[in-house]
Amino acid sequence: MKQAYQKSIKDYEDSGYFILRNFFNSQEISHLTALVDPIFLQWRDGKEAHIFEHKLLNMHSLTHAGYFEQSQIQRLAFFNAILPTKLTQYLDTLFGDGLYFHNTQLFFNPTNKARLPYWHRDMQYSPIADEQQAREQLNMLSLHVRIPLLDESGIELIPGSHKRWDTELERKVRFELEEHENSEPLADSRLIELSAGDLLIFNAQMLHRGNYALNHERKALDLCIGKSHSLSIDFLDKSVLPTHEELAQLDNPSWFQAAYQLGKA
Ligand SMILES: O=C(O)CCC(=O)C(=O)O
Repeated sequence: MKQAYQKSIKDYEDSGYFILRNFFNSQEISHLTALVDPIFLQWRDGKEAHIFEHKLLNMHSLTHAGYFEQSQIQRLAFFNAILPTKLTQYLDTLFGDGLYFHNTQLFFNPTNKARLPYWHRDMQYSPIADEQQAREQLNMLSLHVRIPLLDESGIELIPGSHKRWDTELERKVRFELEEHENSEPLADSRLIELSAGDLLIFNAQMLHRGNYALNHERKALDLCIGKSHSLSIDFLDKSVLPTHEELAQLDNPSWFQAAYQLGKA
């Protein structure tokens, strides 16, 4: 186990990501799938035209109470399933105290094939200036825990881009300057191959994009976690957290409690 931690730390420091193979067994993946599917179907219901028109490839806030009106028990089961102790312990050991649960997303293939995978750093679509993001990059820790529920070659990363900002070309591609497009291939990118049960943990502010073409279907659950930082904490939405009553019933409430403390909710 010690070796596994050391490898994860080294991979993260060098490249901005690491993979934990076979972290969840097939029963755990089936359980997660059985919880995620009804949420996705409720979200999608009646929105197919909107999803096509806006070329959507993800939904967020899967833990919102609105998806569990028929069954509060399912919400508790979902909170328990996404943050088992083996996951929080592993990441607490690696990154130290202070990690909190921020939100969830689900990535799928866009129905509109005009949508091409686009290089980005997560906060580029926020009102925070790029220069400020660049200045704070080494002081922030925002992570994605990607949990593919189907095997996928579904995401590309630029290793090392978590500890530097863009090259001139990357900047032009990311912001589509001077006739560049954000879907252009970039040198040094790495396509990540994952099986259901593997976890990919990567820095949300490193350069990354999805890959839709190589996957007949994608269904990747994503946990957004991190340590508190002034640029990101304001985006925490209390409605995705368990209620205080639910918190008392969870197997492993620590990262949700941390969110409440940081969000001063
Ligand atoms: O899977 C994708 O399509 C993109 C993933 C992504 O952008 C993210 O996790 O922030």
